Amino acid sequence: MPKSKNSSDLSLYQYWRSSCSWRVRWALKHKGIQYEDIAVNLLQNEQNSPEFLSVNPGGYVPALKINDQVYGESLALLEWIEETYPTNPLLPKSATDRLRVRQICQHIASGIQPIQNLSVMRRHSSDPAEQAKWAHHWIQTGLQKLEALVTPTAGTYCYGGEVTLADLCLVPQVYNALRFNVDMTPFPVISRINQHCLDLPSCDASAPHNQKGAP
Ligand SMILES: N[C@@H](CCC(=O)N[C@@H](CS)C(=O)NCC(=O)O)C(=O)O
Repeated sequence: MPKSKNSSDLSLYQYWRSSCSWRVRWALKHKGIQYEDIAVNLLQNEQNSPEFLSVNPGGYVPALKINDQVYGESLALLEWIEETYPTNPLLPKSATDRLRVRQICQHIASGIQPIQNLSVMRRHSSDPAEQAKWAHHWIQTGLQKLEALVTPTAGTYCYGGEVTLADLCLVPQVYNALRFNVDMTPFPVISRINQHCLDLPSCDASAPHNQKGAP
C-alpha cells in the first residue's frame, strides 16, 4: 500500500450533500489532515461522466486520490485513514469494542444508505414524491433498528465517550433523515448523539453547508 507521508498527497472527490462523502471529510478533519477538495456534482450526473469513471469505475463519491491512485468506498477509506493516521483514534482499543463500532457502521453504510441512494431512488420511480416516500420508509425503518443497537453502548457518542467511526456514519444518516422529513422524536438516543456531534468543530467543518457547491 502506498504510504502518504504528507497531507498534500490526498485529493477527495466528493459532493457537498453526499452522506458518504461527509464520513470521509469528517475523518480527515478529525485527524487534522489536509486534502485537496474536488467537487463532483451528483445532480448533474458527473459521477457517471467518462472523466470520473476513468478515475473511479465505481461511479460513486467519495473517492480518495492517494499518491496518484484513486480508491473508493467510504468505509474502506475510513479504515485506511485510521491505519495511516493513528492519532485521534476513531476506533476503540479492544477487538470486541471495534467489532461493535463496525457493526453500527455497517448497519448504516450497508443497511440504510444504499437503499435511499440517488440511483436506487431513480430506479424505483421517476416521481420525486414517490422517491421521497421510498427514502423516508427505508431510513425510518433503519433508524428504528439503529436506536436499539446504539442504546446499550451510547455515552456522549455512539460508543461511550469518544467519537468513533460509528458517529461518522450516524450523523450524515440523520442529515438524510431530516432531508426526507423523518420524525426523529422516536429516536432520542440517536438525536442526542447527533446533537453532541454537531457541536464538534471537525463535524461542523465537514458538514454539507460548509462545502464547496453548497447553496
Ligand atoms: N458504498 C459506497 C456508496 C457510495 C454512494 O452511494 N455514494 C453516493 C452519494 S452518498 C453516490 O455517489 N451516489 C450517486 C448515484 O447514486 O448515482 C460508499 O460507502 O462509499
